[in-house]
Order: sequence, then structure tokens, then C-alpha cells
Amino acid sequence: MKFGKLTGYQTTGRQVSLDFEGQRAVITAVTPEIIRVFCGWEEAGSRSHAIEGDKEKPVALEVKQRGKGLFLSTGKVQVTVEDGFAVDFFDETGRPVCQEYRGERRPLQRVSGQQQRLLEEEGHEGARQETMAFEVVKRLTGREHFYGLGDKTGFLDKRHYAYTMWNTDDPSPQVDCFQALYKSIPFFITLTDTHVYGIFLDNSYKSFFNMGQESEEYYYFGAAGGNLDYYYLAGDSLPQVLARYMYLTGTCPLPQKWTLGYHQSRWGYTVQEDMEEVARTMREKDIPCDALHFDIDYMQDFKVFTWNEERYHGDSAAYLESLARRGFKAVAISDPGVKKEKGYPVYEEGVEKGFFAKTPQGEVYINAVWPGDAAFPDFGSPKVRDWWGEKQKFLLDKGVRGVWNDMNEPASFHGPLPDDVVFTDEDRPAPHQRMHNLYGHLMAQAAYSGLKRLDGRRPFVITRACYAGSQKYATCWTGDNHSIWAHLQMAIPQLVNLGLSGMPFAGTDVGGFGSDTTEELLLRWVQVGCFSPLFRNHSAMGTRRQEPWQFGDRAVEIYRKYVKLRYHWIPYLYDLFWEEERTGAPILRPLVYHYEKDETAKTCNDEFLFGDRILVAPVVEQGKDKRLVYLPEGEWYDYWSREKQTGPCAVIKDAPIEVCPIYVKAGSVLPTMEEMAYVGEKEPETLTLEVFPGEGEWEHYLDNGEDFAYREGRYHQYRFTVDKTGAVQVEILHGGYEKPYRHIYADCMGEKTEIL
Ligand code: MIG
Repeated sequence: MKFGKLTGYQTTGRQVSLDFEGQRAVITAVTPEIIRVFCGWEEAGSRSHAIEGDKEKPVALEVKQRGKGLFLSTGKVQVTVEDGFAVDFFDETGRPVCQEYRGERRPLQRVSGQQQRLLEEEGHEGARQETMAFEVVKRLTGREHFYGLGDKTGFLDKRHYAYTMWNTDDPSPQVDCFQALYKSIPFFITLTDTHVYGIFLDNSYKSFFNMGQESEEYYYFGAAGGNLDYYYLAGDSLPQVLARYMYLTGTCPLPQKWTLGYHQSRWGYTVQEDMEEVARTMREKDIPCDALHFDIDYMQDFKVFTWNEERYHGDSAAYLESLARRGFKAVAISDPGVKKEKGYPVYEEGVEKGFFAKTPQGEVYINAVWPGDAAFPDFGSPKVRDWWGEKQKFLLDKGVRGVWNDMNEPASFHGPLPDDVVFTDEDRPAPHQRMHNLYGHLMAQAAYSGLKRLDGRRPFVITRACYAGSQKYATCWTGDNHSIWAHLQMAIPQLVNLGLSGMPFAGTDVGGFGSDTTEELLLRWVQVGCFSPLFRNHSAMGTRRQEPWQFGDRAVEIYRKYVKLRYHWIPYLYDLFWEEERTGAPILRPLVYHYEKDETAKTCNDEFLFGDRILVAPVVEQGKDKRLVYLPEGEWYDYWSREKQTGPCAVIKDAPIEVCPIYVKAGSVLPTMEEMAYVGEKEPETLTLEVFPGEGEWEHYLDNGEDFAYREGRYHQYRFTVDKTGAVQVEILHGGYEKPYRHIYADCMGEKTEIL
């Protein structure tokens, strides 16, 4: 890709068309803070799958010639464009923020030139260089930290690492050097000493992000195909930059409240008796639980939208009804691969209507997944999405309350899908290469829209594969981790980076999916899991069972303590979701999100914030019974002892196996829930606030927790204000919910007073 000299330009409103010797390009000021940089080779009009609707806001764009190039200003962001499509971004005062790298590229030397030639001659795989349709190379000043990029392995700060965006199902234990996992979210946030900005590459082809792994002088991103199409997002803080990304790609809608409860799952609950034993023991052992997950074995020969009734005494709907009476909601898996089988209606219908991906010769493309030979629904077509959405009725009629989309990278057992398999992109054919990273996203969209139409409640869809913007339709989990300590450690940076990538509703398989867990690992994992927005214990067939009672009474007691703590704070968590829906603020946050000047926070991998009030410093190392806790600026109460600490400081906290170190910021009012075996067991008539003295306030949200009536104003919004003495004032900001609390109590260090 050669741009050459800038030879001319035209301005129309918010848009500047640029003529280079070799290419035409466009810069658009979408809003005063969001700049789109575009050069399109692929058919015009191929629309974004991440961004829905018109995002333009009024902008007065100033454009003038300056030196060798052009100068643009929105009043908030200044941009210069020079020969070679070098684009530099400055803040409103003209200080550089993100600049093109103009020096020499020095690709990493992996082999000597001589070796390289030999390898190429022998046709060795490793000798092949990935070819990119374009690359954007930006300068490093040496002080950058990078966050986001989806579900990648490794650590909080992505600096010095390289990643590939290509949705991948690789069951081997994921480690730092993995370049790709299940999700492709080509968005990152850069934090320097003086600035913060975001870059979103809206390109669904295989893309590459080299965050200063190759060089200390530059970082770069590029893609194997498609358009050069990125957004520069300015902001004064990390939350602001993320909010702009969420403005573009949408926030995660408020979920049904029960989805925030505890979920129990295992690939291996095969028949009704297995499920029943789990359900019964959950209640017997007094471990709150809201959801049971039905993995692939509930299906007839792994055929999507079928149920193996034999395994459920001939009446699965009756069984799901019996679970529902006891407060358990059923979540059922559904895989995209449709079994190739004569007489199977989903397959025959799909073939007849042309709803499956095809070979370039126009035949239905077949690969193998769980049901054996299978066809792949072409989710890029709106007709196919509608069809798949309608099919959700089968599950709803059984009494299913949530749909779990797996294998939607898409995964395939007979080698990867070839690049040229033909899918549809809305209204035109498109190769697998372009649709691969969108596949899970579009499948989730199909399930979400179908459920919304058919059920009316807030759809609950869990997806494994994602693209930017999937948060609008689905929650996600991080896929097949293992029961190893490294994966408990990785869970923290992975979940907070997912939050910084716009996927706030996420969780890891608590206890670990593959390999055998231990009592200690499970107990330390539940201490992290109870804060994850999605809280599910899940494990693979053939591994050691990992319900807490497999490990004896002590394990049950400690496990229960943390599941109960989760339920205790569900009203607080629900408030965070309410905030998230409006602003995009994540639920789990790295310390740097709120303390971006704090050097320790910038690379802190083993602590996180649950909202802005609660700091969690879990033990994630085997055999540890104390840990060093870092507390950023401000006053913090040890949740267990109520001892006060003034940050920034580091404290050594005793943390035997039953203790997860938790700190609450002074000036907090945490809404809590009465003890319940599941969400909705009792109508919440009273609210108790846990008060931590100091100046502060909290907005609390209440609605029916189930449908969309809140969008018509049927909710209550309260504001609680606390002072240094711990006294709490309450105001009702909005009073639209028909069943508000009858009583509100404030509990300040054990002293309870009625405040409403
Ligand atoms: O090829 O449905 O990540 O959660 O239990 C494995 C069986 C297929 C992978 C999912 C996992 C699920 C499993 N699935």
C-alpha cells in the first residue's frame, strides 16, 4: 500500500477527502472527540458490524493548509495529515498525543538472512511472513501503557506484546505467548504520563497488533484484508475514552437480575438425575444458586434445537418447570454447526432456503463438529438471523431462560474453514476471511433478537466468540481455561481488559474447565469469581468434579461464604450494571481505571476494583496465607476487621484460605440484599445499607429485574448521601416502580437505624 504525496483535498462539512498520488482517503470528525481515518479498497458501503446507527454529533471542523500538509481542528482534537498518509493527533492546545512513526522499520530478527533463505527454499511454514493489506505505525515515546484488546492472555498492560485477532478455539492451556483466543476486539486504550486516547480498528479480517514488541520506538496495527478504517478517540481520562468507545459500539443492556446470581455447570451433567443431584445439594447445603447449565448432552445426537427426552424421563419441560418452582433457571447450550442428516428439519430447511455457508462452487460447505458432519448457518444474512432467532422458540417452550452460544469462532474439527468459504455480509457475498471474526457476534445478535421478540424479557445470551460491539447482545465467558493457578492469576487481567474492551459482562469458569482442580484452587477461585459479573462454576467432562461438596465440609463452608457475599452485594452489582448501561463503565476495573496517575496501579495484575467502592486483593498463589495489598490514594476500610488504612500504602494482610482481602472506600453506602437461596425468593421489601463513614454518595436503582418496563420509567432511583459521622440521607430521584422498598436501614459498623 503506497500513498505517496498528498496532492489535493476537499472539505465537505465534517469530512475531508484526501488525494494522494496512489490512493484516496477520508478523514471524518464523527464528534469533536472522535476522528475516523479511512481508506477503502473493499467495496464501498460494506458497513460496520460494531457500530449501529448514526453516531455523528455537531462538529465545526476547521481545515487549512499548513507546511507540507493539512491541519484539521474540531476544537477538541487537532490533526495533521502529511505525505504518505501520515496522521498525527494533538490535544486542543496543540500538544502531540499520537503521532505517526517516521523512522525506519526494523522488523524483529528471528533468523539470520542465510537461514531465512534456506527455510524459504525448503518451503518451511515458519518462513512465511503474514501479508498485510495495510499497516499503521505509530510512534512510541517510551511512556505508553496499553489496555484493552479483548480477551488476550497475559497481563494488564499489553505493552511489549504482539497479538493477532482471529477467533480461535485452542484447547491447550493458554499462556502469555498466545496471540489469539476466542474474541477479536480490535480496540485499545493508550495511557501516557500526559494523555490518554483510544484506537478502534473497525476491520473484521485477521488483524495484527504489535504493541512495541518489535521495537521500543513504534507500535503498529494492520490487517490481512479489508479497509484501513480506524477511529481515534480522545478524552481526559480512561473512563472518558472508554465511554466514547461505548458510545460508538453500544453498551451492554441491563440484564435480568437473576443472571447475577450463582450458576452451576458441568459438561457431564448428562441425565436428569445428574442435574437433580446438583439442584438438591445446592439447596441442602444452603449455597445460593440461580442457574443450572445444560451442556451438549441434553441434545439428541448433538443436534441443535432438539432435546434427548429419554434422558429426562420423557418430559424435559416438566423437569425444567420443577426446577423453576425451586428457583433454578435453565441455561441451554446451542452450537452453530447443524448436523448434516436427512430428515432433520433444521438441516433440510437450511439447505432448501440457502441458509448455510457455501463452497465457492455453490455447494453447502460441510465440516465436522460435535454432531459429526455439519453445515454452518450464514449469520451474516439478516434472513438467516431471523430464522435462527425464531428457532429459539424451541428452547423457550421447554422453559429455558438463557442461551449459551458455544463453538462460534466458528470451531471445526476437520481443520479450519478455508478462507474462501462463501458467507453473506448483509446483502452481498463475503469470504470467510471477512466473516470469521464476526461469526459469533452475528450468532449472538440472532439469538438476542429472537429471544427479545419471542419472550419479552431481557434476553440472556452467553457467547464464546465476540467482535467489537458484541456487548449489545451477549455476555461472555473466557472459554476453556484449565484448573491451574496461572489461569486464576490470568483471570484478573483478562476480565478487566474485557471490561476496557467494552465487554463488561464476563466471567471465567470458576475452578477451571480443563484439568483437575484442588480444594485450595477452587476456594481461591470462588473468591475472585464471586466478583465476576458472570459467576459460573464449570468444568470439562472427565475432569475431577468440582461442586464444592466434592471437597468436604470445610470447602462447602468457605465456598458458601463467598457465594453468600455475592448475593449480599447483588443490589450494588445491579447498580453497577445500571450505570454501565448508561455510560459503558465496566463492572470489574483495573486500579488504573480510577487512579491513572498511580504508577503501581498502571501494571497491577493481582488486584481489581468492583465498581469504584470495593477493592479486592485476592490470593492467587498456591500455599499463600498472607499477601501484600496495595491501596491507592484515599481512605480504605478492611471489610473484615473495619480497620482503616490511608493510601497510597501497602499492607500485609493475613489471608488464610477462608479470607479474601477486601477493602471498601471511606464514604461508601453499599446496598445489600437479604439472604436468599436465589434472586426473587422473597420480594425485596427492605433495603439495608452497609455504611463506611466518610463523605460520599451512591445512586441506587430498583426495578422488576426482568423485562423492559424500566425503559418506560418504571423504576426507582434513590440517592444516599453519607458524611464523616456515618449519618445517611436519602432522596428519591425517580419514583416509577410500583413496589419500592417499605423500609430502608443504614447499618454503620453494626449500628442499625431506620432512614426511610
Ligand atoms: O469442544 O460443550 O468452551 O464450555 O463445556 C468442546 C462442551 C465444546 C467448549 C466450551 C465448554 C463446553 C464444551 N465445549
